[in-house]
Amino acid sequence: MTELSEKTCKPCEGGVDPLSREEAEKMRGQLAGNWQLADDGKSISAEFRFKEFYRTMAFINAVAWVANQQDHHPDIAFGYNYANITFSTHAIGGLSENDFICAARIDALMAG
Ligand code: HBI
Repeated sequence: MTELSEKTCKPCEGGVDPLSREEAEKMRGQLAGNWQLADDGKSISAEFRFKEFYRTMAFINAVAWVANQQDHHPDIAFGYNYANITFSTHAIGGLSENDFICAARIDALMAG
């Protein structure tokens, strides 16, 4: 099986069903443990913690780079020493493989 982090997001403009909870839970199992599936099954989120503000911002800039490269964009909330990243595929009102690919690419950044 190809690693999620090696896959590339495909353009999504709707017209396909979001992943079922079962499919989403299976894919979540391929991500680092801090990613959580929302109760409504429509998004995944993770909190990342850092020692200082500049490290938090460096991480957010790297996430923005991934989002731009993949043309798939998270919601980000951050403060001095944390960033909360949420992925959902707006075009279909739920989760697609794109969300998991970007999450896996962020995991790879953290591992690198
Ligand atoms: N990002 N999170 C998210 N959800 C989308 O549906 C989305 C996106 N970025 C770009 C985008 N859709 C589309 O404009 C392209 O996939 C074509």
